[in-house]
Amino acid sequence: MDLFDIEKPKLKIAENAFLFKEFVLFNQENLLKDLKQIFSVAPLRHMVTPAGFTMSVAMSNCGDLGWVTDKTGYLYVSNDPISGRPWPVMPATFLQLARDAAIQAGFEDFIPDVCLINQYKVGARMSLHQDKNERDFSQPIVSVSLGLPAMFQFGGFRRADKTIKIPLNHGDVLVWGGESRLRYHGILPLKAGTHTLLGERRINLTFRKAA
Ligand code: MD3
Ligand code: FE
Repeated sequence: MDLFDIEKPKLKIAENAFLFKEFVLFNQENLLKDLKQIFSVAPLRHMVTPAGFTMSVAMSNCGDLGWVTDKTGYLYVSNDPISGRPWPVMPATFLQLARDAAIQAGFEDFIPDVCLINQYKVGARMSLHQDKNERDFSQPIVSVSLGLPAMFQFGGFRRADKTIKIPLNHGDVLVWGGESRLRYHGILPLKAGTHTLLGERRINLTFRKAA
């Protein structure tokens, strides 16, 4: 057995939901280089919800599709509405990371076509919601946390259900599949701090199969 081919500790946090602590450790410089390249083509922007609220999280996408808002709702589109051009190609390192995590959580054939990139500065938050703009809920979602720590909350299948808080740190990866795919979840307002690699912010990558 390869000395470095070690399985990451897998914490089960709900049925079909797993947390891999510090899953991303050796590839982080490459990830950050790829992120910079993506932001130079598809800059981070604060989207506006259909109700007219500007989101505190700044977002971009890479992959065949990207998640956006418009006056009518939330949707996946193949072109960046700012530039009119296709979203940047999903870097091979991103795809491999997402597939590797999915496999370790028991989802063998996850091939994401979207990576939604969320940037949180101090005070930014994401209120409780479900991810249900994708076509096939049998496909999992893989999320990668980078930079400042955040308090993640997840609940049940109704907004009012009891929630549990879990701290997420740089390098942590979550996989949500099966019934947990439709759990309500959110991020509490980001606390001030400075991360050695990313500075005063947190970046989250969520990999999805939308089409
Ligand atoms: C549980 N992002 O982009 S990642 C989102 O940290 C989103 O930026 C948060 O929620 C963030 O939609 C949370 C963890 C996560 C992502 C998707 C899920 C948890 C999930 C889908 C279903 C259930
Ligand atoms: Fe979500």
